[in-house]
Amino acid sequence: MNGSANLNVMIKAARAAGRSLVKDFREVENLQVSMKGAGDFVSKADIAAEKILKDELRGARPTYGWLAEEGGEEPGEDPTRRWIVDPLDGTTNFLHGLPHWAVSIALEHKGKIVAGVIYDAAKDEMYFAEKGAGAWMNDTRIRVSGRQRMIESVFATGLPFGGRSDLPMTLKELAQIMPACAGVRRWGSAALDMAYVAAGRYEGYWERRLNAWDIAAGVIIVKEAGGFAQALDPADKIVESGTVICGNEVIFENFAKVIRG
Ligand code: 2AM
Ligand code: CA
Repeated sequence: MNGSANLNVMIKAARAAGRSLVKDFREVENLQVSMKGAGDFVSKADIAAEKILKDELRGARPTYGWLAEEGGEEPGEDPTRRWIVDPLDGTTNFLHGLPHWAVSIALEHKGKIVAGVIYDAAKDEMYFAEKGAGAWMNDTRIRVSGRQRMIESVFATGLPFGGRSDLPMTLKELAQIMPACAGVRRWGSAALDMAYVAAGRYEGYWERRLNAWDIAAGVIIVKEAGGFAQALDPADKIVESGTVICGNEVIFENFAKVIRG
């Protein structure tokens, strides 16, 4: 696909950050044995990737605003456009040597996401979408799955970690959906969960208490792949709400009914 100039800037930036992360990931795999300093090493890898992204993205588009996980928010000269960036989504996986993490970049224009890139560098899978141009993984157009029956469907979610207060709610949702479907996965990267829905690898995904940078790119990739995405409360805006439920267009209604009770 011939993307816009902005999309090309995003893909180039994701590749550069991905290269740096893959190098550090190999090192983390070695550090597992000693464990000493693995956490600090990963935060350094994360910060280094964000710097690469910032240099690439703001270097190419100096007037756009900036919102990223590590460095926070910086308004741009152009108040209508903003990069929303997660240099390393799936940090816990990265730290544990699990090859399931991604770079996520979204471009927002006048409050709407107009382009998104999610790069799984360990597997060299580049997911991307632009408004009206479909969703892609590397050279292949992707589409949400065609499964229509809940009982044949696989769903993904995020389980609250640490002492988060949303655990009882999530357990209730799991109790509702698990008997009705073919399986639930918890893989630990919100960005890749959405990319996988877009690629038809599983039928739906839901999670709450996320940040804008976890979901912004995923939303447009799912929608351009023909899927539905909403906030858990359908009256809210997804990216602002930090909640998401998405799925293929056929399953979405039943899936959302089960999750929303
Ligand atoms: P992160 O890796 O960028 O922090 C998975 O449930 C989602 O929650 C991921 O997208 C992850 O993004 C985020 N998250 C934040 N803190 C987490 C933690 N301590 N454990 C697992 N996921 C976390
Ligand atoms: Ca994240």
